[in-house]
Amino acid sequence: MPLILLLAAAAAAGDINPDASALFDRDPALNAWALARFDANHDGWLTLFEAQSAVGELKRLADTNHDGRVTVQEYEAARRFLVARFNLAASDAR
Ligand SMILES: [Ca+2]
Ligand SMILES: [Ca+2]
Repeated sequence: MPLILLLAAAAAAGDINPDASALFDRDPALNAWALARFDANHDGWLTLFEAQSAVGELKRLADTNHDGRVTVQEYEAARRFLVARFNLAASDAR
């Protein structure tokens, strides 16, 4: 499934969604960001619950026009922002 669809699916509703973890599994830069901010118990892994929090924040950051949806353009912009802001290894990401 394309990353953007994973994000949309994971951000939907507010229910725990297994796709939230898959999103970060696929993107090392986003995973580093999520771990830095949402690894609540500092074990170096994102639980489903922690990943869900990270996806919520990512969606909030990305949805710049506040229409409740994250477009590919919004997603890419948010990702670039996070990579720049937190000096993440963008070159490692797919
Ligand atoms: Ca954890
Ligand atoms: Ca939007």
